[in-house]
Amino acid sequence: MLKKLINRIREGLKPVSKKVKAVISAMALLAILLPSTVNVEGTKAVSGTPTPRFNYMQGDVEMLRAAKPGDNYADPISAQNGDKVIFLVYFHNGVEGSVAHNTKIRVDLPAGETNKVVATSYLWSDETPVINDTIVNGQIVGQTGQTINLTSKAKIRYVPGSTRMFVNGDQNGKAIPDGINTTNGINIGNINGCWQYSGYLTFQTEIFGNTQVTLDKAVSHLGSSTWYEQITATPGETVAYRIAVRNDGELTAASILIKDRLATYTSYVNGSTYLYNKSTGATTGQKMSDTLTTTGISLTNIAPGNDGVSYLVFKAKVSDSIPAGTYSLSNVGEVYIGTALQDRDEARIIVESTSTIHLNKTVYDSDTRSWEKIAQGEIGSIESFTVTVTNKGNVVAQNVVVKDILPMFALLYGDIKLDGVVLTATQKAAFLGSGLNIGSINCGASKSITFQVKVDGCPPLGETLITNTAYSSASGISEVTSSAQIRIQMNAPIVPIYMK
Ligand SMILES: [Ca+2]
Ligand SMILES: [Ca+2]
Repeated sequence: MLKKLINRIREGLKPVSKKVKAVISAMALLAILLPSTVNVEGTKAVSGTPTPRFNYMQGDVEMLRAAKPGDNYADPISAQNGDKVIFLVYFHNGVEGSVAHNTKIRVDLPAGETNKVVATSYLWSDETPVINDTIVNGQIVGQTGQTINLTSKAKIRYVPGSTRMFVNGDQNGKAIPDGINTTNGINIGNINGCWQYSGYLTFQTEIFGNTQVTLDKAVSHLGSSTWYEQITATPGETVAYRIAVRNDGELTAASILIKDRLATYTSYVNGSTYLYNKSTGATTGQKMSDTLTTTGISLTNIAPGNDGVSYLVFKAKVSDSIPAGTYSLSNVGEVYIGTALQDRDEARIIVESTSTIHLNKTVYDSDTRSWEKIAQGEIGSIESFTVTVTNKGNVVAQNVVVKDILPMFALLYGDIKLDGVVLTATQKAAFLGSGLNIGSINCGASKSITFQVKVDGCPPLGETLITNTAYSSASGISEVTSSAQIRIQMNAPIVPIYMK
């Protein structure tokens, strides 16, 4: 009777009659009462149901296949960016009378970008070890896992809510929770042994992925840690530019080329380009070649998101001889993949160029021992003059010309010196005639010409002011003048008082 009962339990699937239930109860009671040897036999009878086993029988199909909508399931298949791909997982517990409790199915999809998706399937239960394929007579049915050959690099992702289970030829299926791509897989419940409990799981995926490289250009004063779209700079100032490149796509962007087009009146500072990104570090940077403003700088790749963000920082100098006026100078950064422009952005500097020279002429007053605008002289005295040209603008004054017209009663006496250097005869003649070009004067700097005159001739009676005027001009700067005077007092001879 016991043997018959065990067979009955092994069949397991058929409804258990009242009579059998009674027998089981009796047997359980027997197990308690019987000696241990018999007890072992009895326990075997209760728990010794057949062990389930999946996907091994003649007629079992390939465990994992895939297809684009409308195609037949196959392995391998081809797909491209934008395609939907449906995966099909087959399960069949071939041991009649067995139950595979908590049957779980898992399919691993690659997380990264690839040219070839290789997916792996797993099937296991409380009673069965993990299998990856249908294996009949030691041979994998079809191909292991699933291969999807892609036309270009892309990623694959699961479509949430897309898993369905189809049992016993059901064509509608029922929804299964998400989780098939997780380590624990998805629990499809207890699977009994026999063909009518076999079936399929399907789920959808999509092939996706692009690169989307953007560039942001900003500018700053040296030493500042804040970057701006626009700053005000002075002529001659060196400013810093920053080009930030970011990939907002899903795939790594390769063959990146970054170029910068400098504005007029700005010039690249050699040796000033540094690259900062996750690999080079935030503080040190990596020195780059001086090709940013010519052939450009190549970056191997830009990973998606924050990981790939790269900065190129470089310096440019604003011309110190920019003509007078106000300028908006725009530098444009460009990023290419290969030769295809991806994005461009500008940063501006506003430059106001003021060009002004100041002229100051003085005469040496031997009474006060200082340089004054007026000094007392007399016939035959030697008087010293200084002409000083100062650049009061914010750009270099170019081609500064100075001249001096000696007035009546003042005769040149000795050499003329420019910043202490004696002028040649030609230079001397130019200074006293049409004008002497003394070159350029930097912002805030000065040049001085000194000379002496002898008071000569016959001024009228009374006070005479001998006015000596100097003139100066420069490229783009109109003429300015400055004068200094010698005061002369001429008196008629006093009547001699002669009494004898
Ligand atoms: Ca396969
Ligand atoms: Ca910008």
